[in-house]
Amino acid sequence: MATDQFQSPDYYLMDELLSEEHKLVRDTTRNWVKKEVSPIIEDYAQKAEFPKQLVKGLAEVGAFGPYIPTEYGGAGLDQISYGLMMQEIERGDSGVRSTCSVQSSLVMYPIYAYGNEEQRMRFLPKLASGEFLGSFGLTEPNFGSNPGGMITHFKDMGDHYLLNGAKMWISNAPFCDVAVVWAKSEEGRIHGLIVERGMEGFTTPETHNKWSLRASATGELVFDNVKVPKENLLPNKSGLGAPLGCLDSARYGIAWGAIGAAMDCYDTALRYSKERIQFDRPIGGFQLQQKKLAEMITEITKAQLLTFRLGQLKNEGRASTAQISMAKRNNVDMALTICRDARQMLGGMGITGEYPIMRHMMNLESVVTYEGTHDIHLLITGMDVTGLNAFK
Ligand code: TGC
Ligand code: FAD
Repeated sequence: MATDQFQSPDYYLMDELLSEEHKLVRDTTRNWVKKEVSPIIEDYAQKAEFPKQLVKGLAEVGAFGPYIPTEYGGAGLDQISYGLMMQEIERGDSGVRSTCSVQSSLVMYPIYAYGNEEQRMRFLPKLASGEFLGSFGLTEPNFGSNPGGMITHFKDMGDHYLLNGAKMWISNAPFCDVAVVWAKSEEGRIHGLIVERGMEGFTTPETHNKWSLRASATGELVFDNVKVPKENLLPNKSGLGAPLGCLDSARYGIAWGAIGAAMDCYDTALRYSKERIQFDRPIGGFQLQQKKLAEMITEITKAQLLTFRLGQLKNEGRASTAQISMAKRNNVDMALTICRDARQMLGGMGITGEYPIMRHMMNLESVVTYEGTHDIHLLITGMDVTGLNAFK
């Protein structure tokens, strides 16, 4: 890939709304991405391989558990700092951001929020430092948008639980050290269990031939009579609301992350439009190309404002599930549209790995589906404003 010349668009002077700490977190992450992610990511995406060497650096910039208290190894930052980090990391690649979302919001968060003190002390510092990588098993082959129907289940055997079933489409599954797995008890109640690599009957086959999120490993979690110690059950919350609560936090990070991917495509297209000459003029001088750029910066700016306000609400503990859904849905859709327009602006060059646009676009085809599809988020908004459930 060409040298990373990224310059962040800030049309409405959003920087003035950020604290010194926010700017420090953002700039540190941005510099790290320029130095460590941009030079290698295209290669790893082409090879369909997760760049494991990034794990240590991600831990060092605080991207594993940014808002988890420092006593458990987290960075103890606020929600806007968390969002800015996800924005910068996804500016590098959605797959790398995925690893951080899963680690922070889908593995560390449930252990922190639903676990006991012994579980927190046992797992969180190792997850924060990257010594352990985690995965989150909610989706099953026949239960994606409707996770409440899951069939993975566990039986109380007296001194342990016996876990059976399978999860599909699980980020980081092939190399995770621990998995937070959602399964039904004999009474049909959903609980979270911490399953550890090495437990007999637990396997994690990789899913191959993806055209999207190629630098992120995806796989299955298969449980064949896995004996899970009783102390690995998350005791403090059960029911579908428990995994959905984790999704609120991850979806919030994705809303910020998608802005990063959009900013990278806009910035690339803007620079290209000033350099590329056709009919003796830079293509940026043609009205049709300016229309694309003007719409891109407008949509990015709207998404920045939406997300910043959501961050304030999240800091105050007032962000609702439906508000988070709106931001995830809007921002991912916005980013995909920008990627597609930016790709066209680069003509043939847009399809090559010389530029990041096609990789972002392919990645976002997963982002628009995972953590609740585009349609599911629309239905969440629809239900919120009408009070009528159109899911079932
Ligand atoms: P519903 O009846 O609405 O709710 C069941 C119970 O949960 C409560 N609840 C929540 N609690 C906390 N936080 C939330 N966000 C909550 N949303 C709902 C609700 O109050 C109820 O509680 P109770 O006490 O009354 O039982 O559930 P439903 O079965 O009708 O489903 C609703 C629906 C469709 C919105 C939900 O299932 C959904 O969001 N589906 C999408 C599934 C999804 O997003 N899966 C993501 C899997 S993880 C992933 O994709 C990771 S990708 C990671 C990466 O690489 O970045
Ligand atoms: P389905 O639920 O079968 O949906 C198919 C289509 O039907 C969609 O367009 C959907 O919008 C539509 N639809 C469904 N229900 C309705 C309805 N009521 N009304 C209208 N339309 C509807 N899951 C995890 O648990 N952990 C992970 O780490 C994880 N990582 C992932 C990584 C990748 C790369 C991908 C692609 C997925 C990942 N997922 C993960 C799974 C992801 O969350 C699901 O793919 C997603 O929730 C959708 O489920 P599904 O694929 O089964 O689609």
